[in-house]
Amino acid sequence: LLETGMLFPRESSSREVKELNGLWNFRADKSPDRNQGFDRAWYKSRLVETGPVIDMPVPASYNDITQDPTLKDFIGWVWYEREVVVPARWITDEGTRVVIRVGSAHYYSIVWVNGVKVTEHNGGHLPFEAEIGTLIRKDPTQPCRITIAVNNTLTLETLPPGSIQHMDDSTQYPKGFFVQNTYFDFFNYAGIHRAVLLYTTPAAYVDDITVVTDFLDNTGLVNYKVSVQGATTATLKVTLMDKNGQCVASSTGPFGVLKVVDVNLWWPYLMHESPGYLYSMEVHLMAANERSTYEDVYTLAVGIRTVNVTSTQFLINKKPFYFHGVNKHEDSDIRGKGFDWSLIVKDFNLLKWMGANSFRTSHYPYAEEILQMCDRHGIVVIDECPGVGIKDIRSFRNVSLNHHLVVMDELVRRDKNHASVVMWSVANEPASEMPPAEYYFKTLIQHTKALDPTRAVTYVSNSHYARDKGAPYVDVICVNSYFSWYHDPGHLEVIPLQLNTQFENWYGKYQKPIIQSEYGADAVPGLHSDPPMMFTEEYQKVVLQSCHDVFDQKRKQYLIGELIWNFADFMTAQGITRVVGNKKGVFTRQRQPKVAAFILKERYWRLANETG
Ligand code: GCB
Repeated sequence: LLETGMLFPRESSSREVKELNGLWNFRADKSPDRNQGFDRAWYKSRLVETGPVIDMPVPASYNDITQDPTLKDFIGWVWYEREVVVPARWITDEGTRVVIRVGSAHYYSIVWVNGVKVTEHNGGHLPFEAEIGTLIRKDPTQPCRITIAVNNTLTLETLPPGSIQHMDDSTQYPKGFFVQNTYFDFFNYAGIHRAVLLYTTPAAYVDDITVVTDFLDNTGLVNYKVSVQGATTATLKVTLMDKNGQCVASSTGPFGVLKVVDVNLWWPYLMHESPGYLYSMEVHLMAANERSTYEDVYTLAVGIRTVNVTSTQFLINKKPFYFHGVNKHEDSDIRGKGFDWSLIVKDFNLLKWMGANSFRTSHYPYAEEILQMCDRHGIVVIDECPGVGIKDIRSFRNVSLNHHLVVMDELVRRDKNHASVVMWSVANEPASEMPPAEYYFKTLIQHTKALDPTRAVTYVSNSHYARDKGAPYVDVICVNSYFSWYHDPGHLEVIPLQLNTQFENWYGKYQKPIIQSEYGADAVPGLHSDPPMMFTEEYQKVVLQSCHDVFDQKRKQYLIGELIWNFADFMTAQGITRVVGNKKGVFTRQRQPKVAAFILKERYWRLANETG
């Protein structure tokens, strides 16, 4: 288990945050073995001293920033560097902890400060950090130089897995030619994808907070646990404030229960007139160690709600919840998977426009700021880890499973306090029919449930219902299917029968509620035909409508949700089935609606009115 917390960096009366977003110096190590940066210790001096550099924005994927095709598809180490002016008071005050935090970098990262390695991290999509106070105090006259090397190579031991294939036939391929194989359907964007920042805490500080909420009649219950680091003695005061800043409950000590009379529960969007109600929990630490006394303040947003699953329903606050939403990607023109507020706010406006109440973070954890938006707007989230493309039997080996378990540790540690997150997804479309899948998914799901007994756990399957080895262990069956697309292409008439059979089979065998976690069809925007043909907007529309008819019958029984694939078009690797990316979006990659978006809009608002 992980030893420290990973609270979102927030300013408070005791904490400061300094964002390091903007332009960094950048170089891709294009040496044949991609190892020149280490051989020549590029981290030891300024990057310009060891070779040419280019400007690279942070956060952003580096792939689409330049006109250089070798950078677009680059595999290996890239190097980022910049200097930072550290406020003098951070340096002079030895009672201040200075931490560097990387929101996410894809995939393997190493961080140096003034040439000294401070941390490394295995995996994209999740944050990592290191304390650097002692280092920058060594020579306060030096600017603080931060070097981050990032390697996007995927192997059978990474999550997602991939493999490197060398082509040695010199009559067919140039010397040294190799490709990165991946087993997922999105572009392997790389670089520093989320904010890099420095933040401070006092030397004795609030390291982690865990809240679990419940309610009884109209009294809300917030079970909390606070862990403190760096203190020999600590006193804690915990105060819960409502939206108007009025204190509604308080407590002292590292754990306890806050009771909220006349509670305002956290409700999903469209289920209540004021969805996404959040209280503010202020944790105030007064601590001391051998050196001094300290005060630390951290404020956490808390939504009070419960999650339960029966054999036919998904209950939020004991009321049936029907997921009518989308699957997304972190993906857009130019910035790739780089964090972008404008895009995020636009996407939320589109979700609300179409009446979507939920999404799955297909196929990896999204930025924390996105989950905070979901908390505030009442958008329900299925939080998926990067377990996508576990197709090769060798990916079921112990080393891979151990890494997968650690990734779940990191994901739950980061996202456990979000009211919007109601279910963890440990994988997407793994080879769950293979014999080792049973032990693998049993272990993974039990581990996740032990980390968080309060949320549902699932993975998303496209296996045969009777041969799926992990389905017995999930709380909710999530099924992806593409009738009349990957199966019986062009035959829209098979949808009612095949979809109905699919539901009856899965429910008949497992008696668990089902979410149609993907369905859809590619539509190249502007392509039209009647009668509908594949790849036209009309075909996509009819696929959706035919599926919806079946969903309408099944949602009266055990179907608890439908998530369209996909919210928007997104980039993929090049291949013969992809015309500049995947076109199953109901919006284009630039977020303009196709005909399908209007079909969903009408449907989702109708469902909202019907399901209350
Ligand atoms: C799937 C995958 C998703 C793909 C989609 C497709 O089943 O889960 O990542 O993009 O199908 O369009 O093929």
